[in-house]
Amino acid sequence: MDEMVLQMRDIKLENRLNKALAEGHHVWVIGDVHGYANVLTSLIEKLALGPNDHVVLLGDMIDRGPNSCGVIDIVRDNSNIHSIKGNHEDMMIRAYEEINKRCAGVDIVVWATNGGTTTTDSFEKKFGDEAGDAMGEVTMWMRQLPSQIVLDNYRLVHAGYAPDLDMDFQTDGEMLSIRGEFHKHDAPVDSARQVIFGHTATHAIKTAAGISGEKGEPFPSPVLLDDERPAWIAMETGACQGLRHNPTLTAYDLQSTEFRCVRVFGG
Ligand SMILES: [Mn+2]
Repeated sequence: MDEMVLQMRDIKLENRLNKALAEGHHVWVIGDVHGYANVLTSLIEKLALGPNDHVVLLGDMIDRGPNSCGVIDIVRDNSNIHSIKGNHEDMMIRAYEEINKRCAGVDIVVWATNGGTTTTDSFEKKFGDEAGDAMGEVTMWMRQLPSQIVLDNYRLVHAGYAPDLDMDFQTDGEMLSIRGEFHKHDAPVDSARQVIFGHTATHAIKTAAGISGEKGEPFPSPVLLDDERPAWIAMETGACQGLRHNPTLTAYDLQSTEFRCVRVFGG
């Protein structure tokens, strides 16, 4: 198969978001939610969305927090709330490929030991004996989620891009999982577009100059685009992390460049 085929895009959604931005509406991008449906609900309330505003989640809707099922419901029940695919959705999809083939393989173990059991628990709470079928249906929906959203001035992606690969040849292997190579790159990967991404907690990122983000705060790259915007903005402010990491869910508005956040432990 041609590698370019593997890039999941949703051109209709990209056109809708470009149009919303051109017409002056808000497009809020939110980092990894990881099952904290209540925190996501609080943050969305804070955004006071108008009928033409949009929200895009950067993937990793599920695993670790108490209500992954609820996060998926929020995205699927609202036509102006969208999500791209994260490595945790990818893990669940792979686990279900094994479950469907009745083979207990490594992908089930990988998912279960990376928070998958919390997702299963949340589905059992809502669906009881029908949980397996409900999760199977959800993975079919997850399969068609885009791996990235490419807008006129932005790229939204879960983890980042491999700096040494042409943009057209990036696969899910890079876009859903990359860390250091992308964070440390000292030139923009796309000179026209700011990359908005999650996946790695901002305080765990290290740039080429050895700079890291603050716990619970978004982290703009010190590398600048020609138009002086930071080359990327890191959005994984650790909603699923412990108290000492200042767990926070953050939203960034592509229209106004304003940030809004909810602290998981208040304050
Ligand atoms: Mn991730």
